[in-house]
Amino acid sequence: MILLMTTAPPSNAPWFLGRKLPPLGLAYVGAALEKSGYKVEILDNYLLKKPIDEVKQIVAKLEPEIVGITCGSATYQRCLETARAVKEIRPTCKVVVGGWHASYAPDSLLEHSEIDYVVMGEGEQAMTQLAGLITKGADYEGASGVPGVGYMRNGNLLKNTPQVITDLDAVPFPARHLLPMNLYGRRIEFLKVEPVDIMSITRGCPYNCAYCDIEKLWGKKCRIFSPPRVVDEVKHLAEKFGSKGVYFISDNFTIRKNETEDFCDLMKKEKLDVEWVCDTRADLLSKDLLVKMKSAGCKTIWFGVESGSPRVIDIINKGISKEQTLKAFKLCREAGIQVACSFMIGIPGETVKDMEESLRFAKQLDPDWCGFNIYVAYPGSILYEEILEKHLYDRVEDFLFYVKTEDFDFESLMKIQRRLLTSWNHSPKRILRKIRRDGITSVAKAAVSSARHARF
Ligand code: B12
Repeated sequence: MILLMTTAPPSNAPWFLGRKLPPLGLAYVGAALEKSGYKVEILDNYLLKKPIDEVKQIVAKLEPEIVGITCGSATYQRCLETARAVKEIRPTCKVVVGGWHASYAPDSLLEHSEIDYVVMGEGEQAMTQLAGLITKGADYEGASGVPGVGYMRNGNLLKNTPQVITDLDAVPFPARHLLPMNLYGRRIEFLKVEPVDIMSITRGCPYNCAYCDIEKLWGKKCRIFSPPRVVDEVKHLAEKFGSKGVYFISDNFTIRKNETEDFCDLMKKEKLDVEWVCDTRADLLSKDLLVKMKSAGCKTIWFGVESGSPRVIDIINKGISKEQTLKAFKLCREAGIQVACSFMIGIPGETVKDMEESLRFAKQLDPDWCGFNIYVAYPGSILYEEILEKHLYDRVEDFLFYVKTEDFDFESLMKIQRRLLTSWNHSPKRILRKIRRDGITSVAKAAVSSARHARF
């Protein structure tokens, strides 16, 4: 059998751990393995936070032939610790590490003998092929033919170039049935209905934002699941898991207008009682498209505005002007769609004045929800390399860098962030709007929780 798992977050994580969302990537890999006939279990330990001794007991009980671990840069140490524990209990078990960190910094994992393989990029095909080789005992001889797989042989790091999946529709729905769905936070502030589930419908991004590393995972060309396939998954969620809402976590949901329109038409035709939210860029919307989206159940759109300073927008290579953002927000409002957005503070080259400009721009945009997040640099992005080269960092936790320049450091950023959030949240107009929208109890609860988590 194959055990797929996430690892517990670091116990001293200084960042806000965010929503309790299911590990979709791991569920996709699980579905592909099941389709090929393997018995699969998933342990979402990012959610369950079981101590390592308990993880050892689970491995001892399940006796897996292969353990596959998702590794993000934030959970790098946890991943090594877990791999070591697996090998201690079952030395013959092969440990395969995939996910973001495996894709951006594979060498840092392969240097450790407790990790047998890394999978760079999409995991479905690579993991299935690798499992075939491992279960036949032909793993190391055959691995050179598996795209995206990396391993160490006779002291040499061998890494096969990943291959993107061209027919995304052939990828089975994520194996949510292997996840403890009732334990996830299946509600989001952007929708009134619950339970809400997440879906990912695009892979690949043609843009060049300097803070983002996603190209290394999915490639530059954006591939999209076909509209009928997307609607089928929405239906499947509604029927099997009782979903009343879907959050499409894909970065650029509306990147291909025709496909978005087809999706909207199908959603209406199927009369699905499901509301939805998506993420997109301000330059990927038009009035007619928004009207269609609204009529197909879209309630809220989230935008990464990132900065109100054109200079910072240039540094991060976002390629969206303030006018474009203002126009997109106006069009959303006219279409009756709510708007959520977030800004980043702490970009190298940014000044405190630029951060104030972001606050002013947020007020001008007047979104329904707004966040100010401290920028953290991760491997694989252009800014990360620059920060490393110019030593512009304040703290390093393995691969996570907080930026330090002449204008700010981590401590001062936290103070600025608090100030921006307070100024944003304490306006009577916004408090009233929240009360009207969410009710007084939920506003009071949110105030307490944001005071606790006002960091990222
Ligand atoms: C939803 C999301 C979350 C959710 C859920 C994460 C989860 N449990 O999966 C929550 C809110 C919990 C979250 C938390 C965090 N996140 Co997050 N998150 C995302 C987001 C938006 C989508 C992830 C997703 O579902 N993608 C769709 C699925 C299908 O793709 P996938 O997960 O990459 O999986 C594929 C491959 O990676 C691979 N794969 C994955 N796992 C495995 C395992 C094996 C064995 C194999 C073989 C292959 C494999 O195969 C999968 C299918 O092809 C991404 C951005 C993005 N566009 O991807 C950021 C992203 C993954 N998050 C990121 C970060 C930094 C974080 C946090 C540190 C944030 C924080 N401040 O707390 C934490 C840490 C999470 C962790 N476990 O390490 C970074 C990771 C960068 C890095 N180098 O690690 C990303 C890439 C965003 C970014 N560019 O900054 N996140």
